[in-house]
Amino acid sequence: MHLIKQNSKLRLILVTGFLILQVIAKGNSPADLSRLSIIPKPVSAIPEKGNFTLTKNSVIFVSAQGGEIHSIGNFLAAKLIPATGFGTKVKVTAGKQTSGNIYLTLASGDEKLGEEGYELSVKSNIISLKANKPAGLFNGVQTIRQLFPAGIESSSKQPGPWQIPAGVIFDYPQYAYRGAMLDVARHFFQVNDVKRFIDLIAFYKMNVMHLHLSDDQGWRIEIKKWPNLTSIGGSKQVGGGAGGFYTQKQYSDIVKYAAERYITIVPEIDMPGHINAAMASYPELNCNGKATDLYTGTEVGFSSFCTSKEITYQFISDIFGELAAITPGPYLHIGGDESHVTKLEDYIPFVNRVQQIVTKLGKKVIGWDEIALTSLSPNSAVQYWAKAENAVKGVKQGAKVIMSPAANSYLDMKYDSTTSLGLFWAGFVETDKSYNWDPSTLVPGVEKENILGIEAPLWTETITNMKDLEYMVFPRLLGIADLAWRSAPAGNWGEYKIRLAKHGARLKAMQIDYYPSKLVPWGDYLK
Ligand code: TNX
Repeated sequence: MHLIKQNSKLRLILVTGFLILQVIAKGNSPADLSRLSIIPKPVSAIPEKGNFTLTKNSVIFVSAQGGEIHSIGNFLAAKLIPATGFGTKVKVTAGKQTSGNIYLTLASGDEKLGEEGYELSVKSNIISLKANKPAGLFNGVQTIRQLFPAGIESSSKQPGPWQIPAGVIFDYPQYAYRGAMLDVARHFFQVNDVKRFIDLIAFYKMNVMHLHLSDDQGWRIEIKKWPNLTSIGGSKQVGGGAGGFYTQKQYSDIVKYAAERYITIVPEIDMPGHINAAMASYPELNCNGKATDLYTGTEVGFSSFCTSKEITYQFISDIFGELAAITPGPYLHIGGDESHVTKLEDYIPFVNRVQQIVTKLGKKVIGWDEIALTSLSPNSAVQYWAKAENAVKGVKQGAKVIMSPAANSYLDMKYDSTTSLGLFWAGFVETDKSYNWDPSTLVPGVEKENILGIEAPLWTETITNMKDLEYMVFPRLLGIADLAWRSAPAGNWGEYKIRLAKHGARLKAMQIDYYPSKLVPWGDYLK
């Protein structure tokens, strides 16, 4: 008995002594690189000894004058300057690498890295980021940001030192399409809000922003040939308040802003249902020749195009023609969901014809999973949200699937019964539920090679402003970004929740109004 007591006392002394030594050895320096909280988790991160320190003399060197790589250098500098207070400059390399600096290089390296991967080497004297393509460098820059202390994201000057632990990261995504969707039809969001959302998804290496531009409650994109769409159809939103819309110029500005962050805009005009805003704007689109009333409620599935009228197809050609001209990305989203008042025998030829219209414009079609009931065009993609059998039907036709299962990826579902915002028709979606699923095994018959990628939609029936948007999107979006990128098929919630908790300080520094899920041990790391 006595001996055991003495033994455990000795052990306590030894352990305490060891811990003290560890703290002394570590001093003020950051943790080892592999233990930092990088979201999404890199494919491999191997720590080395030492730390890189950014100083006021550090320069970001790029391998070419002008062009994309220079812009990426400027992007990184702009992210480092506010918090460090350093006037970090971007210059073109003059050959030999010198101490204290960051080097961005485009070089055809490992094929595995593809277009979006990167290799980051942090030594105590130099940071070197290499990629095959600019998109890869841009992704690597997001990792560099996340390796610095969280304060780097602050918009005002913070105390340093600005250190990154040494090591090598080799990283590339699993899925090519990694996106979020914002419904600007139910509630309208201003250009600056969309830009902030784009900035935030870019930080997590997402590369698609899907804009749901029309629905029963509002039409949000200027169409020059059909001006009533915005003057009437865009005038209201859910709840009856004033709506809004983007001029084509503003839309192009969003597209450009997104492209500078390696994000493709996918615009959606939802049809043949979810179309009341258009039917209220033009009487001639209606089978009975009478305009409908504007709608500001939240019911779904009550409106339909008049699929037997030729003017409907003229209208659709005009809309998608104008949209295609200002959308450099490959996709136009045609909606196709919840067309409850369109008969299936009308729905099928309608969607087939719309696919032809879009294809003729040189664009590929994306539609919600119901479009798999039609004959899919060769490059059409099916966005699975509700019916697994539809996704499987799409695969059987050779289509790729975008995985947006409502029960896991919908950002408008309530977290739990106490969440005041949001809906719950697909169940509660807590932080672990949006992270802990494997896209490649969720639907039998939809295999990894059938999947184009993952998208997390935010429907805005109950979301009216950025604060609410951020509360619903964060932290769930991070889990989605992690699984869209991660190399391991199944998630490890135990590991991820700690990574997310460590990331909390960064969300705070970015002034994101995130939901402080009780499942995540934020308190252990927020200090
Ligand atoms: C279903 S998801 C819809 C939307 C709603 C959403 C609300 C989809 C393709 N259709 O019209 O906004 O549920 O969660």
